Order: sequence, then structure tokens, then C-alpha cells
Amino acid sequence: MKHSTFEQKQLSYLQEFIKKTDPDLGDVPNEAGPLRQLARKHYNRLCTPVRFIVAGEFSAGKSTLTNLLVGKNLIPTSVLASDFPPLLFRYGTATQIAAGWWDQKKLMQVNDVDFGAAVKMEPDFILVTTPNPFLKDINIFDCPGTSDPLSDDKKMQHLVKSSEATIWCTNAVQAWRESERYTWSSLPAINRKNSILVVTHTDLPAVKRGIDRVMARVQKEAGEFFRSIVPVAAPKASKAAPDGIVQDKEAWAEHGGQAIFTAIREISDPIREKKLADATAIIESQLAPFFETLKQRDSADEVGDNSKAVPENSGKGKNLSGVDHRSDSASKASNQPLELKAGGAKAQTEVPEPSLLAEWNNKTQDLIAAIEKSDDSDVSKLIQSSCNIVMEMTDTLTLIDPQTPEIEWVTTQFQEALDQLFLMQLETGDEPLETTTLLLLQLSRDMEQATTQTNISRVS
Ligand SMILES: Nc1nc2c(ncn2[C@@H]2O[C@H](COP(=O)(O)OP(=O)(O)O)[C@@H](O)[C@H]2O)c(=O)[nH]1
Ligand SMILES: [Mg+2]
Repeated sequence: MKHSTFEQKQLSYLQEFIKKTDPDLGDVPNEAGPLRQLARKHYNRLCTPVRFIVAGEFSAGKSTLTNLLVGKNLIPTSVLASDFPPLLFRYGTATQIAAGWWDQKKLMQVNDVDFGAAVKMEPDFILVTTPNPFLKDINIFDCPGTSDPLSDDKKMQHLVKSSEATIWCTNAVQAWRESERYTWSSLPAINRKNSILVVTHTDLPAVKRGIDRVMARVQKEAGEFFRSIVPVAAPKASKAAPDGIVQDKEAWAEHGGQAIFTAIREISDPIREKKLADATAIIESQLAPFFETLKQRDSADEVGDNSKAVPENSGKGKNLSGVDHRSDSASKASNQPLELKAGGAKAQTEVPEPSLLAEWNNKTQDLIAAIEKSDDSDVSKLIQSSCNIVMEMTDTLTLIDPQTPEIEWVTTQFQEALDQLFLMQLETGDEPLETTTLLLLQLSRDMEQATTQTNISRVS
């Protein structure tokens, strides 16, 4: 995710706060706990891509538009009703797909990006990762076609609810039908201000001739529901930008390529600015004053106690295999006045620690086993426990030195999952434990991918 300088500064501040209030590193005052959690929440919100859902009726051009957005013809498109489940697009270092089930709580890697093979497995959704930088800022959910309107509407409502912004596709041939208006009005109101209506198929000759009339009617009938209405001919726009790189500027503009990306930024930028403003307000009103007291306390301690030692190894500075990687500069930095005391540090040991992947897998297996055995009364406790293990691992990953692109990427996946888990604590949605399990499994897969790609051997 590309951050502005100010955003970067606030992120560094939050990161520093999280680091300096780590109870493992010293006798942190009690009130640091909730503030640390707050800092972490805002850190994750700032790092998480904005979640967009692409919705609309069957064959409206949703998948074709998604292909345009991810810069690759990844999803097969069809005029026939597709039996595809929802597709979730996230940034990944390689193009890969995995089949997932909400109720069976598992994700299965599918070789060769073979969607046909994935669909045959009858999953509830397919996760697609691809190395398009756009996906560092934005995640996309491509909704299924409506073959069973009732159940699909329910699924769509759930997906819309868990998204921050919506792109509704309507076919220009019969733009904004009564049935679309009906479905739209049943969606959660919160997303309407962050919504785009994309009028597709604008390149068809019959549409082209009357496009002004179509756009004027759609504006009149649907204008109040959307922030912007954008005419797009996705196949033509894609052709103008092979592999997501604009080659033919004129055609790119003519077929709506430029306009749809601008419309998306007009929604995602304010969402990010709001997150930044929220984080800044929290830093100024709560974190900075606390940090100041901590600093004063530490300076006072320094005067009276020169023997303050910093823990040599408290599980930080490890790489993905768990091997200690703390640089000299990191150790030196820990002698700065703000560093906390060695109170909770673990003793250094000669025995190599288990790999972070194994550590993570152990924790998730225990938790998933607990979820499987649980009844409804345990929901919030289990989400909290999941939050805790994801939080711990996020902290460890954040402090790994050096930060390779793979580590940065996997850290972002953890931060994003943490953000979702935080939100789930506030509003649990329809199947909170299924979603929690799924997030944990997804993270296991991400850890595995990052471990393989960094070529780090596991320490047994
Ligand atoms: N000419 C033209 N065809 C389109 C456009 N968008 C989608 N299509 C075609 O419409 C069909 C359905 O598109 P698809 O993206 O699969 O629809 P979905 O069911 O909403 O995902 C496919 O054959 C696409 O190639 C467009 O803007 N112009
Ligand atoms: Mg589709």
C-alpha cells in the first residue's frame, strides 16, 4: 500500500507506540493495555485496503469489469448463467487461486489458476491473489450471477455489509431495471454514499447511438443512489491497457477506463483520509499525552537507575523461521530513553525456537478445535481469542528485520484480518465463527506462501 508522507509518519508513530508498550518488554503501566489496543486498531485500519464489492444482475458485466480492474483476464466471462461462487481478489506475490467453504472451514489451493477445476469442487467462494499494485489499496469481491435470486440476494446483502464500497453494474441495453432498483433498495444503506453505478456494454452499436438518452434516464432514476454513474465498455478498455498498462490513452478514456479508476479513487481516498483523521485524533488526544508521561517516567528512572537492561531476546526480531535476526542497530536503539524495562522478558536459550509458521499453525489448530466444539455462548470469547493470536503474530511480523517484500505482504494480510476481527467484535454478522475460522486458515496459507517464497528453512 502506498502511503503519503503524513500517513507514513502516523503509521510509524503507531508502530513505535505498539512496540514501546509491549508488556513482554517491560513493566508497562496498566493503562497502556487499552491504548496499545487502540493504537493497533488504528494501525491496522490505515494499512487495510478498502473493500469494494462488484454486484449486479446476472450477465451485467461484473466479471468483465473486475478483469479490467485487476488488469488481467483472470475470470472467464460468459453470457450464460455462471455457476461461479463469489470471487475475492487480494494482492499476492503470485497469481494463485484457492477454493473455500464457509461451513467446512477450509481453503484448498487449486493448481494452474484453473477456475473450472475450482468450480467443480463446489466451493462457497474462490480466493484469487495476484501481484497487481492496485490491489494493495483495494480488495474486490466479484459477486455471483443471480440464478437463485432469493438466496443470492441474501448472500449479496451479507457481502455488501462486509464491504466498504459498492460498484453496481447495469447493462446499458436495459439499464437500471425495476428488479435492480428493488434489489438495490434492499441493500444496507451504509454503502450508498460509497457507491458507483457502472453502465456496461456502452460499445454495442445500438447502445452507442442512444447513449446520451440512456445516461440521462439512468441519472434521473438512479442518480440519488450513487455517488457517480460511469459508462464503461470493459472489453474495449481492457484492450487499451493490456496487463493493466495503458497503451492507447484515447481508447482508454473513450471506453471509460480512466473514468472508473477515477470514480474508485474518489471513494477510496476519502475513506483512507477518514481513517487517517481518526488515527491522528487518537494520537493527539490519547496516545501522545500517555507517551509523554512514559517518557518523563523513564527519564526520571534513568537518573536514579543506570542499570536498566533491555531484553536480548523476547521473541522479537525473528524472521519467519523464528531465527533471531536482530541487528546491532536494533539492539542499540533499545538503549534509548523510551525503551521499557526488562521485566517480562523471556530468558535467552540455546535451543532454536520453533518456526513462526509452526507456532502459528499450532495456535490456530487449537483455536479451530475450540471453535468446532463451541456453542453460541462462546462466540465473542472465541473471536477475542482469535484477535489475540492474530495481534501477537502481527506484532512479531511487524518487528522482523529485515522486512522483505514477502514479510511486508504477509504482515499486511495479518493486519487486514485483524481489522476484520475487530469489526466482528462490534458487529458479528451472520456466521461469525465460520468467518473467523476462514480468516485463520487464510492466514495459515499466507504464512506458508511467504515462508516458501522467502526460502527460509524451518527450524525444527
Ligand atoms: N460488448 C460488450 N460486452 C460486454 C461488456 N461487459 C461484459 N460483456 C460481455 O457480457 C457477457 C457477460 O459478462 P460477465 O462479465 O460474465 O457478466 P457477469 O455475469 O455480470 O459477471 C460476457 O460475454 C462479456 O464478454 C461490455 O462492456 N461490452
Ligand atoms: Mg460473473
